[in-house]
Amino acid sequence: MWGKMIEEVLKTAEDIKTMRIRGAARIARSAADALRLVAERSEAKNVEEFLEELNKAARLLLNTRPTAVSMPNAVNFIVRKARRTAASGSLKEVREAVVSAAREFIENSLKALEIIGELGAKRIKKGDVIMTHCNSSAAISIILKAAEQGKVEEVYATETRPRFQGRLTAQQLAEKGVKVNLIVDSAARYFMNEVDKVIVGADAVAVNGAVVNKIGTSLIALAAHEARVRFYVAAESYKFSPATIYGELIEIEERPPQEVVDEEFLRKYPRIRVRNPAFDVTPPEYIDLIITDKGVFPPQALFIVLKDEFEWVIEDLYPEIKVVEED
Ligand code: RUB
Repeated sequence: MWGKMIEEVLKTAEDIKTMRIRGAARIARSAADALRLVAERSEAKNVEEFLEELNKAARLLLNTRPTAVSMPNAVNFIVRKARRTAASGSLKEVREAVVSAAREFIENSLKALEIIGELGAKRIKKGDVIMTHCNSSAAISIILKAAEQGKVEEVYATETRPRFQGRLTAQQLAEKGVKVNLIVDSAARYFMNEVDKVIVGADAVAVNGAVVNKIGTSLIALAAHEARVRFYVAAESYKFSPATIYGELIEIEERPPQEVVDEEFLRKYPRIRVRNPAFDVTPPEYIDLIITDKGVFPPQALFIVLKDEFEWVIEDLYPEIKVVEED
């Protein structure tokens, strides 16, 4: 049965790797769902066997794309619940714990999107022109909510080379009746003077408030800073990277050159090295606010608010560090 089950997990892992499933939030939810399937279909004979299966599935998923921290946060949340239940629970109880933790994560993730939309829309004024980059469900949630309230004049969506996720954004906004301009990435500064607010998503937020998001985000942040345009990041609280508390750096994924040029070009110019980093880091100085499901904060304050939420992850990452529980 593990054979059949692993097929499902492998498929999800492959879909994430090849970006059929993409965007930090969707990646996290689909990983959670894959672990749910493992729990529902497992034919493990005892708790140990099941935990082994679960770990194997978790590792497969974690080895797909390195940058979006939403996925390890989702996987940790579920695996930890399983381990806790396994301390005294039966196999059935452990499996049920995984199913309910996965459902809880997915439900909270969708709820977070709605809350971010509500909170973010409050920051948009009537007549605002918004620029966005890539295809972030959290940023789109804000834009659509504000548009529903009649506040959005128009949107500039960058096409987002090399995978053109900006086309998806433009489509999603246009379908809802938002006036949208699709522009090449390098036109961001050209149009910045017409923009009131930039809103982007996040793949990870570090302890100092730096935001990792689609390559090009930091350039747009610089252009916004120069033009004194407000720069907002829409990020669910599970985009926070607990490992950065201890100085770990967030790994930036570098994807194949074939996403940038074709095979013929690569063959013809073997001396040209094509670099294709998928993400970059925007320093907190260029970010005005991070809009989360726990509230809206300046980037440097985010950790203070999320500290308690992530104590369990910190404990798991660094078991030698004991988090003192207050009574
Ligand atoms: C997607 C990307 C998005 C964030 C946030 O990169 O950088 O801005 O993941 O998206 P890719 P969301 O297309 O390489 O996965 O708000 O939907 O989590």
